[in-house]
Amino acid sequence: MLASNCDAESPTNSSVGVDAITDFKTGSLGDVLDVSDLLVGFNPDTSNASDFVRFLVGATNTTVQVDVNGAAGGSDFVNLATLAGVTGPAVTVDNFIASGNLDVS
Ligand SMILES: [Ca+2]
Ligand SMILES: [Ca+2]
Repeated sequence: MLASNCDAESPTNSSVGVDAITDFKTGSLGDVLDVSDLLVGFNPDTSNASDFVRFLVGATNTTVQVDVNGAAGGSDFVNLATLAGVTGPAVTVDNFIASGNLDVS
């Protein structure tokens, strides 16, 4: 529940502070970034997760962005969290969902 403190805040307010997560562990036994409570209208059967969550992979960290209503209303991603030390070509939304590190539904 690393992102649990985000849930009480307005996800549409871009001035909400960005969580800096320094100990996020990837992989099947790692940590879980749960954004399911933030997303509006996400259907795991028909929605494209990349319309709702985007990773900006940098040299030393990855910034997680969310568009709470996905493709609806156009693209409007806001920063949610920064995962320090998480980087590389395997850091993708699809990979994180597959490994259980990202919970969207
Ligand atoms: Ca949108
Ligand atoms: Ca869930």
